[in-house]
Amino acid sequence: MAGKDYNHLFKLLIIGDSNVGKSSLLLRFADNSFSGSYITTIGVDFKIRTVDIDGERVKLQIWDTAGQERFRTITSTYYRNTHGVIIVYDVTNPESFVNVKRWLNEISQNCDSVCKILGEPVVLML
Ligand SMILES: Nc1nc2c(ncn2[C@@H]2O[C@H](COP(=O)(O)OP(=O)(O)O)[C@@H](O)[C@H]2O)c(=O)[nH]1
Ligand SMILES: [Mg+2]
Repeated sequence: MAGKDYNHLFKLLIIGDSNVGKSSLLLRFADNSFSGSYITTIGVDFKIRTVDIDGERVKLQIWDTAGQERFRTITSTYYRNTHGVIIVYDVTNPESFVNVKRWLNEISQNCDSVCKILGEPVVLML
């Protein structure tokens, strides 16, 4: 444990259509802040939040897609070593919900056996 401030480390990825609030969700979860303007980039590719679950320190490394989603496809390096994927859609934008299916397809194309061992590691967030 020397030098390690956590018991478990998980890499998570946030995907979904452009402008549905992915970066905002990450900013709220990691920094508990909100910006009313379109967040083109959060400066870094990922944010960290460590949570305590049943006395275990669980470190979450959560990656944002920084605008690539506009092209409805994310480079496969983003999916590498990912434990879970969060698909986000906007409840006021039906098309973004229809497109969840496309994102699910992309996950199954990019996630290796590690990802599938965890089942369908997909959380739909409103
Ligand atoms: N009303 C409302 N607006 C939001 C919410 N989350 C994000 N937004 C706004 O939606 C826009 C797009 O958000 P952003 O996080 O940049 O979306 P991304 O492109 O998916 O990363 C911004 O203007 C945000 O301020 C929310 O929960 N409610
Ligand atoms: Mg964004």
